[in-house]
Amino acid sequence: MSLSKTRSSLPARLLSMLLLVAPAISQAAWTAGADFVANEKPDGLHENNPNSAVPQWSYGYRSTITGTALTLYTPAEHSNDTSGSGGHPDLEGFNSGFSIAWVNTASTSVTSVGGALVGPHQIILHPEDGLANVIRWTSPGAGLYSINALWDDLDHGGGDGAVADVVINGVSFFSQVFGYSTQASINQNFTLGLGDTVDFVLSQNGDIQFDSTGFDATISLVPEPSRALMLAAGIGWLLVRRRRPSRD
Ligand SMILES: [Ca+2]
Ligand SMILES: [Ca+2]
Ligand SMILES: [Ca+2]
Repeated sequence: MSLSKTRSSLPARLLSMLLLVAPAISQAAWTAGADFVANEKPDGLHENNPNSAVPQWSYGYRSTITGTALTLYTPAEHSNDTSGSGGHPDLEGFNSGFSIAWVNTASTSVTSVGGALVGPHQIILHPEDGLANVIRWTSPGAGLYSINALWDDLDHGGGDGAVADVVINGVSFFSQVFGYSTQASINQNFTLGLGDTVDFVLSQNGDIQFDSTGFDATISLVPEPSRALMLAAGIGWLLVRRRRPSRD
């Protein structure tokens, strides 16, 4: 009887072990563009800052590339149709003067300021003179995260390029000048704690002419080897217990 009792309790014990080692973070991946669209549609429902659909994201600017300061765009700086500001009816989001964070809510490419072609669910950014444009992601829990981001020059008419930075808790861990139809990108893992801030920064590199930039980023929680090993060891121990005849 005791052997069959051990067998019947095995799934329950495996489940409790899985729950013990499973991360407490409810979401495993974030995508800047798609999550921005989720904040924008349907019109009039969300559209808050920080993003009310995916609250890890917020949108703003500051006077320096590094540092943790962030001035959030206000509700008055939000628009569901940016065509009056040189955008497009499907480009929605925030802008304060030339500081722009809009997302293409359509499933087709649309044209923005300076003929910039913005892809489906892609974000378009522009810096204001003397201000760094910031899209911030705030970590929902401790863990190893994969950060994959791309800044793409969309205004090919000229200018002196722009600068992409990834600033974590105020410190830049990545900085790349790009422009003239080129891109900047990062694909790297970072160990983060609860509340750590990851700022994707676009700055002007001289003047702000022709600095319209396409942007998207994916952040993914990387399974920790220690958790996987603990789980494998736990399952192995239970299987050994299951195969061994009970002597009770
Ligand atoms: Ca909207
Ligand atoms: Ca520039
Ligand atoms: Ca450019």
